[in-house]
Amino acid sequence: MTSLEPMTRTADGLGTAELPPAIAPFDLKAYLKERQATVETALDRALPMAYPETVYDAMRYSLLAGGKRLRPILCLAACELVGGTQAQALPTACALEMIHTMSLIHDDLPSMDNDDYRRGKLTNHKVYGESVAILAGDGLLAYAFEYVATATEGVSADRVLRAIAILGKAVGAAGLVGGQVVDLASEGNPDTTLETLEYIHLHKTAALLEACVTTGATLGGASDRVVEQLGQYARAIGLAFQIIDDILDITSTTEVLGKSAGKDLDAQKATYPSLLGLEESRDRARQLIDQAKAQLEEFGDAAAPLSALADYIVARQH
Ligand code: GRG
Repeated sequence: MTSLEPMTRTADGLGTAELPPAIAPFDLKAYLKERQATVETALDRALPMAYPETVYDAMRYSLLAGGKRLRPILCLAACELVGGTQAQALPTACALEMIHTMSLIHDDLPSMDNDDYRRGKLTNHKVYGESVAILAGDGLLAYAFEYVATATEGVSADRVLRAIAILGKAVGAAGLVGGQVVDLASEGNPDTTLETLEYIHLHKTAALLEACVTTGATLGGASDRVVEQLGQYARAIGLAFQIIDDILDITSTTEVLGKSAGKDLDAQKATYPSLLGLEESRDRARQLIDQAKAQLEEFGDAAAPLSALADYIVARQH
């Protein structure tokens, strides 16, 4: 040992003992950068150009338009947490981004939120027209399921089937579609309650984030108990994610968000800040993140990525 190395006293006070190695703090920035690159490459390969070019071009335009890639990253992280490999979950991770992208394309349509910008670019219907945008969304949704079924390797057929069932439930009327229907019906209704708002957020946003984590864990070989526990983590971060989205809609700018800011006020939408105020909304988001992280305790350091991703959700600026 050199004089620069730390010395500790042994029980007899004479010798020296090795200190346990210091655990480096988890580097979320580097982790996100590396995972985002993996996901970008996988998405590009998953959906090559084909005939008819118009619809493939429209599908690729939105799928490869950037975005945080939070959903695929959550799926990969959950799979690895339970002892699976990235490769086992990568096709499903891509499928989740395809589903998310299709929901954004349809959400932006004139008959829904009528938005001109998404991910800092013109929305799909602004570039390709409404009919092609609808079909590009449909194409992405159908392909997501085909891709999980045909591209997943190294996972039992039973677990792939379970993952497909989770995806189906998350996107249908029990998930995103249901959340969107209640959201549209509540627009301009000053009597929207916190209970209705929570239903909207849990279905429109949290359901897909939950599916990311539960499909990842299922493909990685987790027990039903662990899948359910990680599902609870995901529901809590999903709700917090949407609360932060509502806050950013008021406090941020179109430039930073890459989509129109202030839309909720314009559409007279009930949001967490409109019902609870900004500070209480922030507190609620923080509480949810604490609840989410409590679900990870039994996994120890192995859960560092999911824990850091939960913190990132409340700290994010766009
Ligand atoms: C799924 C069949 C089917 C239909 C879609 C339109 C619709 C039904 C649902 C709307 C779902 C929706 C747009 C929810 C909002 C979720 C949300 C907060 C999106 C923003 O996610 P980020 O911030 O975006 O992760 P990036 O661009 O980073 O991926």
